[in-house]
Amino acid sequence: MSQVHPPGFKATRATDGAQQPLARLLTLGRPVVMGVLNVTPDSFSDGGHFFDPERAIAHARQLVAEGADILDIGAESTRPYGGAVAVSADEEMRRLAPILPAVLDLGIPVSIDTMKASVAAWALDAGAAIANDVWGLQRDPDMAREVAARGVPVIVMHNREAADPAIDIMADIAAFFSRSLAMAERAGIARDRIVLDPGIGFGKTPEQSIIALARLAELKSFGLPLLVGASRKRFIDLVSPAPPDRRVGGSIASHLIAVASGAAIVRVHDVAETVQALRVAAAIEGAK
Ligand code: HH2
Repeated sequence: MSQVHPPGFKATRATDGAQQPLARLLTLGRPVVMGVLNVTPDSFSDGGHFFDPERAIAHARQLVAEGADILDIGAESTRPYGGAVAVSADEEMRRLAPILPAVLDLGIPVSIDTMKASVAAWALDAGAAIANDVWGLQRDPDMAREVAARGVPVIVMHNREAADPAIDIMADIAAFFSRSLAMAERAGIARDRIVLDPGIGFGKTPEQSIIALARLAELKSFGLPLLVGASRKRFIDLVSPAPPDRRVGGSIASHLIAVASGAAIVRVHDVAETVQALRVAAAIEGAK
């Protein structure tokens, strides 16, 4: 496979030297905000807005100014509600190459949102600090090995090929996490480098996404940090009809409840609004 190196390619490892950036963020004693940067023409939430490199970089800069702690950059839409157009690893890297160096230079940790081991390895070698795999190490057989080799944290997200309204979604999520954790252990990924994510909207009916949020605290039994990405997802529309870019209220409600239930990280499109909501909620809690 051809390797597309971004200009200014830095073969640095996120784990060299100082404390791992995500570990440091997780000790701050407040929720960590991950801002979403989709470099895709077809994302369900913001498709096409930031496909142009200059707009993508400007948006990344804006997310940092608004208070994002991490930038999650992805170049293949996962389209949780179906209709995703699969792209090759080369195409993913071609989309990322003009953007990644500038995003890495913004000074906050970058996570690479990809289900392909070769893309993850390439972005991590360029300086990304976290792997975000929406198939929880279970899609690409090389993913666990590539992550282990770099010693970086990985977000293990629950997913299913198709939603099944008949199943106990919490039992399915727990069984999926157990499989991912066994794969991680076999590959040599340290357990303290794993973040678990119930995958709101992925392989779930909208009702099951709501259940996963309502029962999030059950997942604390794994003893690992939890990430929740409810931002603009379709279950919000079920409760209160609105197109994706008009779901900020529902997203914030979901993330405040997720944090109260134990989420350490929230993955959001609307960073300024989320940061404000989290700060106000914390101030009220702190005054009790
Ligand atoms: N959701 C999306 C993509 N990546 N990663 C994690 N860990 N958790 C999530 O909930 C999650 C994710 C889907 O949202 P978006 O990136 O806006 O859409 P698309 O995949 O269509 O680009």
